[in-house]
Amino acid sequence: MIETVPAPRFDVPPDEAAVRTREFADWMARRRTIRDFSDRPVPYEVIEHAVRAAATAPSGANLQPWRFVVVTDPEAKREIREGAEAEEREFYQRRASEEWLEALAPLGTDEHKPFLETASALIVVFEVHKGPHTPRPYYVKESVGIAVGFLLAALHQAGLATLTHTPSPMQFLNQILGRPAEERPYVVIPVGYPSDDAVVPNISRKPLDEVLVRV
Ligand code: IYR
Repeated sequence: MIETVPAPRFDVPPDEAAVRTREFADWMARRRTIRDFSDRPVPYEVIEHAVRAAATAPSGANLQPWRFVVVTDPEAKREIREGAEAEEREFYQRRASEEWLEALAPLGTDEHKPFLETASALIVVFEVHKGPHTPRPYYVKESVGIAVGFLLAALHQAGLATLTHTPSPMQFLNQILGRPAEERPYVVIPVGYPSDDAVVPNISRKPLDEVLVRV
């Protein structure tokens, strides 16, 4: 057995807890996925703190099976855009089913991904699997998914715009970023500020009674 230390206690009174969670929910509801970025730079320190928040996520057997690669180099961003657009062309022209394209239609997405170059930074999140220096992880998708949730919340806290982009397949990212085979791309997150003329689709979230069941 590993050594133990006293559990942290935060002692938030119930009234205060309700206020805090309501405010947090209202704040998170204001986050929107952005697809049109300006080139305004993001301080690296902010990204560092956001990744630090992400890396506190719970994970299977506490193996923390994630790697965050922050890309600001214009040449690397250009290569990533080229690789992603090649996959996306295939997706939109051949791979996607009619049903899938119909589901995407309200978002107005297509194979052009200029945000991969214009956004100040790209955070490429990798799952870390068993390799020469890394153990077999457990619940990788769940663990990395939670970490990405923390990451998006932290970046929103900084007033930054994000997009969760998943070109598929994403293997080309290993080659461009020089990552070993045991690291598998999970998502690409452009981070920055919306362009002056950025708009978002006028879509809404499901009402609470459709997503929350009390038994
Ligand atoms: N990866 C493609 C397609 C796409 C798929 C889903 I599901 C989305 O919510 C949005 C886009 C693209 O990035 O265009």
